[in-house]
Amino acid sequence: IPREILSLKDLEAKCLETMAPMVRDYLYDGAEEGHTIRENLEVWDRWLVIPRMMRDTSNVNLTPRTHQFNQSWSLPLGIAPSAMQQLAHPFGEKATAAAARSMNIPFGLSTFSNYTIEEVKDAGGDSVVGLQMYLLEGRRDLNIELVKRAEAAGYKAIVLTVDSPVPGNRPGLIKSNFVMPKHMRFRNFSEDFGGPLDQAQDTQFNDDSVTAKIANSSNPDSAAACRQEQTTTSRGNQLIVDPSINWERDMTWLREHTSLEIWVKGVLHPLDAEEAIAHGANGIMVSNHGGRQLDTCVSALDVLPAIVKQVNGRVPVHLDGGIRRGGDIFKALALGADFVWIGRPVWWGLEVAGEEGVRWVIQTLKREFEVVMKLMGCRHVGEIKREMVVTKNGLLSMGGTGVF
Ligand code: FMN
Repeated sequence: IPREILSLKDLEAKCLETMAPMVRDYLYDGAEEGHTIRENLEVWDRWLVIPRMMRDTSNVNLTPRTHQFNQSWSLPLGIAPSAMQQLAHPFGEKATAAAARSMNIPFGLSTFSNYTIEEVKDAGGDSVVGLQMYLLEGRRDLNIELVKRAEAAGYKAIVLTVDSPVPGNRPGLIKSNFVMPKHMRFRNFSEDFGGPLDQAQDTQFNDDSVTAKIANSSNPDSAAACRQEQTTTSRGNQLIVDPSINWERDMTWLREHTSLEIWVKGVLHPLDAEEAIAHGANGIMVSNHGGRQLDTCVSALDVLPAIVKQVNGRVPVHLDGGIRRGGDIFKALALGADFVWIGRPVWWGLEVAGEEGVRWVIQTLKREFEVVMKLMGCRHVGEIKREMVVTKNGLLSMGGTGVF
């Protein structure tokens, strides 16, 4: 990573110099007009921090307060599942998982990955904790197969994404004619569903050729089929997310089919957190899918305090959406999250420098988080307190004395 790149923002700019336009459109795509995408980024700056001084922060411990997935991690940060990471680097999910492993943070694999459940587990070891799944319409047999493979490979959790009964309205992706290039495959599935045609994928191309291949790929009839990470095929078969998903039937069904932890991803309402717990969830991911599903929906951070209050410590509460600086991690924890996850920044690292680039992203967030902890007067994450973050309105209420 060039020396002049100092923040994730710098890295993003560097990434955009080389990223193929179609990949960029896919990565940045959001529902409809992108209000929620913007909201996810802006929400962090609405919270201000009030530091404490002179507390000897020469040594700061960044490890999470409690184990997550029965493991101890180097910081309360993980890598959220995102599909088709080979679009950003030939080693795709394998590179990301390896970076997570070397930094001792958890990684979640999208079902719609370009490397298999088993390959990614090999690359990422204990860091590869979760397999993300959508429930597939009329193909629960495939869901069960994925769950069994995750169990056999040593995953700790199934991450059930509940915010996608249908793909969101994403006109941008249709306009940009997005299509997964032919040389990439959904390797968790059979040939009928966009899976393996050949196995020698690693050696098929190198870093330089991948951009050219993406630029050259054209497959007009699959543009519509491929416009969502969750509905795609190259042979006319569709894997469609199930619009009838519901708490009672599907959580019960999943619980019957797996002994793994079940994490529910995409909760934005306290009563849905309650439903998740009532139906046996082991953890909750507060998330709006990176603004890709429902436009103008709330940011995860804005609803976090209400969800934390509702959950009241019964299960861990994690959050994703718009985390770009170490200070964002601090604010999420101050507002009650146990852990946060990042999506798009991983792609910036992958595009610029593969595994090394992803490691740089994690290291940078770690370094920033450590400095923020020291400046805030916190020696470990247990010392991050709710009253350390305020909104301007909260601060100015009662003539500026309200929050003290
Ligand atoms: N979430 C899923 O549950 N399954 C997916 O397959 C999936 N694919 C994604 C692909 C891309 C390119 C992106 C950017 C996000 C995807 N997500 C998916 C959402 C992420 O898990 C996560 O919620 C989101 O990216 C977090 O926001 P951030 O990108 O602002 O960090």
